[in-house]
Amino acid sequence: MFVVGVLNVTPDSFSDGGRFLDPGAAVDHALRLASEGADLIDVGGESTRPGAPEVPEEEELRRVIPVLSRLARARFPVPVSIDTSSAVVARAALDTGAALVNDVRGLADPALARVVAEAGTPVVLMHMRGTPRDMRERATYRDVVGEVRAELSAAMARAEGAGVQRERILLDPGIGFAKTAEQSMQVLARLSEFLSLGRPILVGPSRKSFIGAITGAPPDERLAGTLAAVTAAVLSGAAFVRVHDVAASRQAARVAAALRASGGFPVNA
Ligand code: PMM
Repeated sequence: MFVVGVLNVTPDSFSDGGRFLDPGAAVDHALRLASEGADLIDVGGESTRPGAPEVPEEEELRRVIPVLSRLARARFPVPVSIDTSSAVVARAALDTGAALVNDVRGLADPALARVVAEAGTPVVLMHMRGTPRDMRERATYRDVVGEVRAELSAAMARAEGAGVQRERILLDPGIGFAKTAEQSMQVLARLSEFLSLGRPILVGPSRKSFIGAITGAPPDERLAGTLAAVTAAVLSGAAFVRVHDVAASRQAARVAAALRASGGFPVNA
């Protein structure tokens, strides 16, 4: 079980937007996430909250590359992933030391698939429909788990077709992306059904709006709800959890992983 720490270098991400736009503040936060036990830090320069405007590539580069180069210069001890759907940004980030690409659009762009294949880097294929601007209208499913599973399987086939090796692929059902709160809950509750896709599952429930829908809490007061979701995800077989609050989530995830290993839960991976 691995914990991925979130570092958003954006003015408008839903829970930490604007806090780490300055490269110095971003690097300090990366150090903090590492000291709390993050196994990977996910650096992103494009907000993907529902309705967020598109970010030009030059702006995304301007946000993330100074942070990645400072981390590389500081010989940052934890691997870093780049959260992007842009081939240009991914290429530059990999050249600046990023070790993994996290794409919320599941390598829908063939140019990005080529960059990932050529670099031979691991990649997270996340499930979404459309773009952050129109994904809410696309949250129509007869069977959300079955359809997300089939669409992830298709994304994996597309990636392999572009030359990405299957062993380098992680899958993420995309909590809150083209999904209502109810649909996100179903995905999380039935996460173990994604295990038969044969690749490690990453899940990002941290501070997401389904927790607000259940509890009424605003994003910065969703830690306890996040820990419940992290626990459920790990008990259901998630190999990676992507979170803002690393220390607390790591403790919850470790306890859940130990309970899972002790047996008695449906998934004892
Ligand atoms: N969620 C956000 C951004 N990137 N990437 C993956 N793989 N999975 C997620 O659930 C995910 C993501 C949402 O925004 P945040 O960075 O503010 O949590």
